[in-house]
Amino acid sequence: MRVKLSNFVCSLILAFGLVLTAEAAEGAVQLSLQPSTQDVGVGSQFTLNMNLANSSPEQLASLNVWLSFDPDYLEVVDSDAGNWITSGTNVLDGPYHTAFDWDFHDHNTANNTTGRIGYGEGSFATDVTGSGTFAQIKFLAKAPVLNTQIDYLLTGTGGLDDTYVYDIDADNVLGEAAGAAVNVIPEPLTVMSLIVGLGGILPLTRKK
Ligand SMILES: [Ca+2]
Repeated sequence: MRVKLSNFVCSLILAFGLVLTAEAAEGAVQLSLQPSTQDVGVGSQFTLNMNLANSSPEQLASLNVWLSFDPDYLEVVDSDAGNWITSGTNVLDGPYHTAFDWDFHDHNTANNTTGRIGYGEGSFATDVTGSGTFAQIKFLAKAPVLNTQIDYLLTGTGGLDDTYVYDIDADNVLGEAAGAAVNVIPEPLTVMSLIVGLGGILPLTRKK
């Protein structure tokens, strides 16, 4: 009986372990934008890294990203040095080909009217198991705003207007997809902070 019980317990542990492994594979990959928050001045350019964490690691077959931003406040600036795809307005993937050696380049485009960024890559022959930055967005801050969001869109369609990461078993292994927020600081605040800064310097000057 004791033997049977321990067999039963072993089976339970094994089954539980398999469930845990299966769950880990389903959400094994996380997407994020870095830095997740930042302050930028009106008229200045800044970058957001599109990051993928693949700690298992999973062998990836395809990556599709669909991002939204508010075109009233932000504009994507074309950045394509060394890119696979250079036509139109792009996000930069040129420096990241070693970690993400995709061999099928579907799309890389930003639309500054609708406020959408689409990026799609795949792999037929190469082993893609990378982690880290796979592309970088260069933005121009157009107008003052607090907390404007840049988000991965998860529509669930499995089409171009969705965000997903498939492994070589054709399972979507994407877990969390975390966006970013930006404060675009208006010029008067910059002037104000200069005045405050000068206020701190002037008394020191008078002491001389
Ligand atoms: Ca371009």
